Amino acid sequence: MSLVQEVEQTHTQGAHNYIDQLFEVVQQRNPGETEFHQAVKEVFLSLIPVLAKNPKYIEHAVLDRLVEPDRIISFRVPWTDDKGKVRVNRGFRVQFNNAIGPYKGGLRFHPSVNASIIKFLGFEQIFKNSLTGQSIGGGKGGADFDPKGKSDLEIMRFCQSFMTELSKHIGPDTDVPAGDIGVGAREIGFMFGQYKKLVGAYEAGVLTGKGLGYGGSLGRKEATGYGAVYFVEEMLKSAGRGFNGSTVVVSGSGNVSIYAMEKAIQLGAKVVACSDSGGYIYHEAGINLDTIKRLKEVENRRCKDYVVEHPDAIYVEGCSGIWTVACDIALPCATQNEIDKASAELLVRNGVKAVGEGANMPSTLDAIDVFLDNKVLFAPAKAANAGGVSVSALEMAQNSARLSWTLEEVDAKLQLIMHSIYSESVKASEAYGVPGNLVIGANIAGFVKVADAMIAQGI
Ligand code: NDP
Ligand code: 2IT
Repeated sequence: MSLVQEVEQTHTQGAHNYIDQLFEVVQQRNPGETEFHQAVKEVFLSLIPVLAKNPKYIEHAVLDRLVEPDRIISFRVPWTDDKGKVRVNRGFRVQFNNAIGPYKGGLRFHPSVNASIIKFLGFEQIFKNSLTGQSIGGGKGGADFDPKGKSDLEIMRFCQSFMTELSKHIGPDTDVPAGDIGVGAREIGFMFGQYKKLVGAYEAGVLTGKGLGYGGSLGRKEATGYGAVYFVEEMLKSAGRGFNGSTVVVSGSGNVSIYAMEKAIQLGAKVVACSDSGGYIYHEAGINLDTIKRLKEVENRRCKDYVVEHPDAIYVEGCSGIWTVACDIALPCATQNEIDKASAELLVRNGVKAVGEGANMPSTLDAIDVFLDNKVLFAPAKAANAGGVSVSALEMAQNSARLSWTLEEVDAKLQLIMHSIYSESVKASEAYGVPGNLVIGANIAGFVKVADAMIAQGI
């Protein structure tokens, strides 16, 4: 072994030891937070090549700093239901890291929300936001509130109470929330109205994903789904493939899912399955997106209602079964850990060529290994779903400049950003000796900018 190789090996061993020890600390300091541990582990493993090559990151204890959020705010959200009964939920905002810009990240309203979920999402948001090339730090928030079955007025009262507390911690240059699961333009509207009453000023840039009539950006609704498909199309191109003529399965039927389906169909794909938490639809002739949009965006109904209007489609109870459907391209766009090892193996056995993560952390670590080991083209969430937050940052820019861009202008910028995220991730994967491994490439590319900014600022 040459001296250079020996030194390299020592550094790699040093990086392994460092992350092993630090991961132990993370587990001890954050007991029971399994989703947070999972997100940290994926990033840590990816960073070994960059830590080995640049020992300064270990010397400056950058990872020790990165895994500790700047602050976590947890608060009571009391609200009154339509029967006049007082209900109480728990709200969160995790302000994880503002090395490169104000905290930025969505709000999730779902009964499963807890500190672990919000911390994993906030941690991932740091690297995702850095990858976009825009000046935005990482944050996330939400509540264990279940919007299902609630009236508009109940949603409004909840949002107002949630914002009454959250307003103390956010601002256009401090922390800028947006939507996520269970939070769309309606909820953002109620929260924006309450924020405005509390601060007595029209600070449009305090929230993104606003309605188009009061500061929202054209293209924000479509951005995450479209962006994920733009990213996957780039990745497919590198292998001489494309969406055109492909069979696609998209989980979920919410904001990300609907617009991923729309763009995939526009590019010539046939989407044969989608889902909600109750079950999935399989429609061999191709999902009718107009029906899904009406059911989900207008009528607030379930996937099972689709088959009433399309009797040649079938509905199967249980959402995890969607991965039994054979496809060329799988786009998980529902929630975390929706693809486990067994589902990944099934997808591979059925001939999947590419997987693009529209949701945050939809594949378990074991599932990712199955895809990479089987040479499936794999677009990791932090890169593939960054289109949503990118257009949020474009919304902030438009709010600051007090102007609005056309849909064409926003879409052109989104395409450029997704292209640049793809090429930065590829470049980093090549520079660190794992060409084509976009998990490692995206994590490293996102990490380096934040780490250098933290060292430069001494934070
Ligand atoms: P929506 O609330 O609009 O839709 C969520 C969809 O996923 C629904 O179909 C929902 O079904 C399903 N779903 C949610 N939770 C579960 C669960 N535990 N099990 C099975 N299905 C579930 O959310 P979005 O489309 O905005 O978000 C989807 C994913 O994309 C999330 O991981 C989110 O973090 C991520 N994301 C969102 C961005 C955005 O801009 N909105 C940006 C980047 C990532 P049901 O209605 O039955 O609950
Ligand atoms: O996970 C995400 O990137 C989002 N939910 C969007 C965040 C944002 O600020 O637009």
